[in-house]
Order: sequence, then C-alpha cells, then structure tokens
Amino acid sequence: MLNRKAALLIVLFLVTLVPLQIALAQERRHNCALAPVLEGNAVKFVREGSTEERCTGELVGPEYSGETETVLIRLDGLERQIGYLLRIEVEVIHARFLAARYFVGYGPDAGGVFNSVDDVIRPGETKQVRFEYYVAFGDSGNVLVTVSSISFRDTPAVLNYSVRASATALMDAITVTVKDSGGQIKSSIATDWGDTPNDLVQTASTGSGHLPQLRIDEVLELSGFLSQRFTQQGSRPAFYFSRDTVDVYTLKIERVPNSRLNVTVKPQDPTARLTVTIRTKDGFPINSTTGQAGEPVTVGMIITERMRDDTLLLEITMRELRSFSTGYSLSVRLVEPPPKPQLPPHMTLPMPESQVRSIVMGISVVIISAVIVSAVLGRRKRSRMYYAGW
Ligand SMILES: [Ca+2]
Repeated sequence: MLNRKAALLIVLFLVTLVPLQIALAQERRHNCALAPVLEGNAVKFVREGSTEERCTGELVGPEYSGETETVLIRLDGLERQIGYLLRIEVEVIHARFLAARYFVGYGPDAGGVFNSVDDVIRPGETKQVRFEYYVAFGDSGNVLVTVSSISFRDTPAVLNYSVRASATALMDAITVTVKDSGGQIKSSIATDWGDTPNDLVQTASTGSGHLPQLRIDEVLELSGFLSQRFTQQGSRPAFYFSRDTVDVYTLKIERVPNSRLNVTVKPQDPTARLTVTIRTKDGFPINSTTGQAGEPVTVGMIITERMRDDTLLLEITMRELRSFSTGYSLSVRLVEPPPKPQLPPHMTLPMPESQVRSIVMGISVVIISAVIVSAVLGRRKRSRMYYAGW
C-alpha cells in the first residue's frame, strides 16, 4: 500500500516537472546565434552558418499579438573569454499596424539580465539601442539578447529587428616591465590574463595577476583598466555594464629589513578616484590610501624583520567614476634601507677614567646623603607641627 502511494507521489512529482522542463528548454532555445571571428585585436560576429554580420527577425506573433525572440552571442568560441569589451547594437523597426511597446535586454544565457530598455515605438519609427559589456574576471558563458514586442489582437503591431555585435580586447597588464633605479629595462613580460582577478581567492586559485619578484632598487610598471555600470544619456543613449571595479595583483618581494615598498597608481580619467591597498597574502590590510579625483595615489610600507612572508597583495579599487571605464598605470618601487646613522668619532676624556669614576661616585654619595638628611628633618618637623595643635 505504502509502495503504491510512494509510486503515485513520484509520478505526480514527475508530471509537475514536465511543464517546467519544457519551459526551461524553450527559454534556452534561441532564434539565431552570432559566432566570433578573430581579426587581430578585434572580434567580429557573424551569423552561424553564414557570413552575414547580423541576426534579423520579425515579431509578428499569433495574429499580430506580440512575440519574443532571442539571439545568442557566442563567447565560448574565443580562446580567452574574459578581457573583451562586447558591443551589442539592436535596431527595432516598426513594420505594420499600430504603436506597440518593445523590450530589448541582454544577459548571461544561464539566466538574468544585465541591462534592458523598454519603450513605445510608433508607426514609421526606428529605435536603436546600444549596450556595452566588459567581460570581466569571473564572467563566463555566452550572452543572450532578448527582443520582445508587446501588443494585443485588438491593437496589433508587427516589428522587425536586427542584432549586431563586435568586441575589442581591453586587457590588464599586457606587459609587465621591471626597471633598475636608473630607468633601464631589466625585464619585460607579456601576460595573457585578460582581466586581472578581483579578489584574493581568485588570484590564489589561478595564475592570473601574479607579478614577477621585485628586488631592491627595482621598479615594476604595468597598466590596466577598471570599469563599472553606467548609462550615457543623450540622443543615442548607451547602456554599459561591468563588474571590473577591483583588480588584485600578487607581488613577491626581496625581503630586506628596513627597505620601503612604494605603490603608486595614477588614473587616466579625471573623474576617477582610486584606493590602493597593500594586504598580506591572506588578505589582512597593511596600509591603504584613497586619492583625489584624477590624481595619483601612493601607499607605502616598511619591510620589517618580523615580516614572515615575501608575498603581498596589491589591490586597486574604484571609488568613484563619472564614466564607464578608466585606464590606470601602476608603479611599484622597492627602496633600499636608509644608511645607518654615523656615530661621532671616539671621544677622548681629558682625565684618566679611574679619576672620573671616583668623582662620579663621590657626587653620588653626596646626593644620596643629602636626600636621607632632608627626609629625616622633614619627618621631625611634621611631628612637631602635629603636637603643636593640641
Ligand atoms: Ca581590470
């Protein structure tokens, strides 16, 4: 009896899952896909199985009552998925009948929306929507663009649309240069990190963000980018999305007690305000400074004998920015310890040392005797005053 009940419950559970699975399968299905074609530092996207550089469609619905279509932008065809600025341009054209509402949005194909626009489109109108998305460290997978027409049988509308995409590489630390104190280049390393990790866990778990060892009197230099969510208003508004607000580098240093580590970061954008933090390998903050807008910011630390590890984390955080992205240049210098203070030359005393010692002892005896005598006299005086009151 119990088994029959359990079987019935399992069947009911599976039956309820079927519509959900169908809905998910429908959601994942896309109407058209754009695949990447590398052209040097830039990427163009073409319709899969074609050379056409766009996906197009018609939102006609059952009896002109609205419809949703999706376009997949494949990033998995790229050798390195992160570190690209992806531009998506969507055109919505009113084709027939009455005014309608349209929706255009994009996000990861696994689900969610990064940015979206919805507005009214009238007969004869064409609307253009521009999205820019920086594929930062931690972002992966493909991007899905959704275009919807919202209309009804009583107020029918037909809309056409086209979706184009392109991308350019925007990488952190393309070249890491180490110079000597005279400015001569000692080594120059090319990296392929794309975007630098934005927390210490990711830095530790990957090879990205690991800088070469810095020795005394050396200067390490690199440049990178930070970006954020931003909307540009105007006649052709653009919608930007990025999660690249922090870059974390791992640095090994030559441990010389009393040497000084100086870290300077200069933002390119005059509205960018940055914070630079030096942390221990496990994330404990040692020193942190926030700069003024557009101004370079420097943070330093003294290398002590107690310092057990030669690995430090350098964290660059965007505090404020009135645009989408800013470049920055990072300079790290390990300054040699200051010279030890010079002691004055050995002083010669005008009289023999034994004589000086006896004089010092004599003076000490006199001072101690004076202290004892004054203490005794003071006590007697206080006793007399005490009895005088009676
Ligand atoms: Ca970055």
